[in-house]
Amino acid sequence: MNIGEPLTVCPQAVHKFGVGDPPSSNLEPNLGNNDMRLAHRYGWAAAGAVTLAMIAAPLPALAEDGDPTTGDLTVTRFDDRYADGLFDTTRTSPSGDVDRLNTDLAAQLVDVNGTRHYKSADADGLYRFTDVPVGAATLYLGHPNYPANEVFFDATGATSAADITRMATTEYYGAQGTLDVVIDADGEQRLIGMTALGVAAKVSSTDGAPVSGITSIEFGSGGEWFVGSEYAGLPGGYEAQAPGYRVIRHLPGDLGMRITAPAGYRVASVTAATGSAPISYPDIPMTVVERDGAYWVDSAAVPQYFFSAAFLVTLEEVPDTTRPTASLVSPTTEGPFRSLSVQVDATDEKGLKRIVANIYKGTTLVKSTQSAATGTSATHRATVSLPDGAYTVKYNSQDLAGNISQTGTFAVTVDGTAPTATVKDGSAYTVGGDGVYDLVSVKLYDAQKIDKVTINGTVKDLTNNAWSDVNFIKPGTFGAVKGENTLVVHDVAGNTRTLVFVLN
Ligand SMILES: [Ca+2]
Ligand SMILES: [Ca+2]
Ligand SMILES: [Ca+2]
Ligand SMILES: [Ca+2]
Repeated sequence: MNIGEPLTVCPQAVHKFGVGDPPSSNLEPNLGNNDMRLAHRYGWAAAGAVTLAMIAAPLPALAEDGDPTTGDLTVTRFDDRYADGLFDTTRTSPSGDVDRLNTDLAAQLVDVNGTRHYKSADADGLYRFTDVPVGAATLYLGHPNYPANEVFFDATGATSAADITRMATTEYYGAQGTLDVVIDADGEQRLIGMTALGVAAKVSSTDGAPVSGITSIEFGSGGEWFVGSEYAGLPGGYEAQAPGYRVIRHLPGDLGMRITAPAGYRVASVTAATGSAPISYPDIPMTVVERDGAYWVDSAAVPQYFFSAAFLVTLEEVPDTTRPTASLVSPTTEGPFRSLSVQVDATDEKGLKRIVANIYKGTTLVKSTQSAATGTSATHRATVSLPDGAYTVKYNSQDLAGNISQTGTFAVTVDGTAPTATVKDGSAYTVGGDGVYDLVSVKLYDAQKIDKVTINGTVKDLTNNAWSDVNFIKPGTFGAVKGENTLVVHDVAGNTRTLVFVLN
């Protein structure tokens, strides 16, 4: 439905996009004469003098009839077709609509005695209750739709939408806009507006996909906030649901939306649009103002007073500014190691890109290793062969956003050289020669320290030193036997040297 086409009752599916029924199935009564009379009464029709009385003032007090026990109530009921909360027939909505008296339905008043007064509009389009007992009374104005799909507001004395007050809808011979009044002998007047403004939101991610499951979205008007919920069958579409009725209808004035993005997301942009189906066809942009933690549009920009303002919210992921972690799982000691096996584990709450382990000798990078990483935790393993010496492992990780973890350092030593074993000279240590001995002693050396020896599998641990020895080997000592013996020298790194000899 486009603006300017005949108003028709929208199908339910369209309601879900925030487009209401026209507040009455008979929206076009010929009220021109009534408007003219009212305008004449207040002087609005003075040619060209539109600035003189843009806003309806309360009706003047009626003359007393001299009876202090009764009073009159005059009700002006209007459709706020230029949606500003005021009855002002000089303002034209974007679709060409203007405020108009509404005389379609009777008004009812229950007086202080519980007596029901039932009035149709007078010839001038006003509802006049006369000679009502003074005291508290309740005014009822019927909703044109059932279930009620409009909201009434008290605009008496209002000079802007900020002054109007939402009226409750109660059941009294049908759904009624309901207002407590106190009748006094001087006479009372009320100016009551009706509107069916909607406020909805469509929430999408930056790729355009609808975002479901938002629980903290609210829609506001008239100083009140209403919790929004997601439409069944329309993912990413939200509106405040009205218990017992269909959706919350909003007061004219500032129409608001506020949202708390889900964890890890933030609001990237908010625009707004209106039209016959603004969520699906955001054909008429609205100006959005951000204020007080909410987004606002002006209802006066809505072409029809039963249209909706739709906020189009785009959420984006909050950039990852948190560093990943990197921890060295291996090695856990300085070594020495025959070859260096490195394992670095990394984590990131958003996603890893790579893990790096670099080997430095002094300040010189001698070996760089890395693994591409995916997911929120990953492992990098590398085994590197290096010349003997002291090294530093430096390791870190990088996440997809480019954040780099703290760099860890760990000192290691590499030893790929086997120890030496030399038969000692001197008859006190060694008797025999050329691999055949009565008694033999060996001198051991390793730059990265001797650990132990085994003789025929029997372990003799040695204090870890560069220089060591095993003295006075003969059958019966350290596992040595008569005949062939195998002596294996181990350095700390695990390199070995084997010595085979015969004992007599
Ligand atoms: Ca208005
Ligand atoms: Ca991160
Ligand atoms: Ca060694
Ligand atoms: Ca040892």
